[in-house]
Amino acid sequence: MADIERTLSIIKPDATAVPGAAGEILARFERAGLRIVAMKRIQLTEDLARGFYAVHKERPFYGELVAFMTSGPVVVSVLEGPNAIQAHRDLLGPTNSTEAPKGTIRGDFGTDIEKNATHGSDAPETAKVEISYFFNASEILAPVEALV
Ligand code: 3AN
Repeated sequence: MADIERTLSIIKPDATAVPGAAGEILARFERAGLRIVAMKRIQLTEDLARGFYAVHKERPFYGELVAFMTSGPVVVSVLEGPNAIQAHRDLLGPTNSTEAPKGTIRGDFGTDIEKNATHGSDAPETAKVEISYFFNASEILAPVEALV
């Protein structure tokens, strides 16, 4: 049986700027069997955005990425489900929206490699770090197995 995982999702400012887009993206997550176990809509500060993307701090696009991520609200959520990390990334499509097929979230809502509508954790270790970057344990629902 597939591992039940948790992953961090961010709906970025380019997508939250379009009326209905964030709702449609969240609906796609749920329809794919990903359970939303935590969620908030927030405005990232420069410090929060810099910290989140600290791995990219030496890259030439870092300043622009931080400016973009603080340009409007984001919807941050924790998704739970079988192989959630890969299942979520499959829904998003490739990082570069211009290479993302129609039907994927980046293909339908993204513009380019920077304005790509969404972020998804890429591995169990990064998911753990990214989830705790945005949420306290008390803000996250208990695993579904704990409810039965
Ligand atoms: P992913 O979010 O698909 O794991 P990463 O971690 O390689 O992609 O990149 C993080 C974010 O940095 C991307 N979502 C994108 O917004 C931005 N980014 C990555 N590469 C570039 C680039 N060459 N130019 C501009 N922005 C980039």
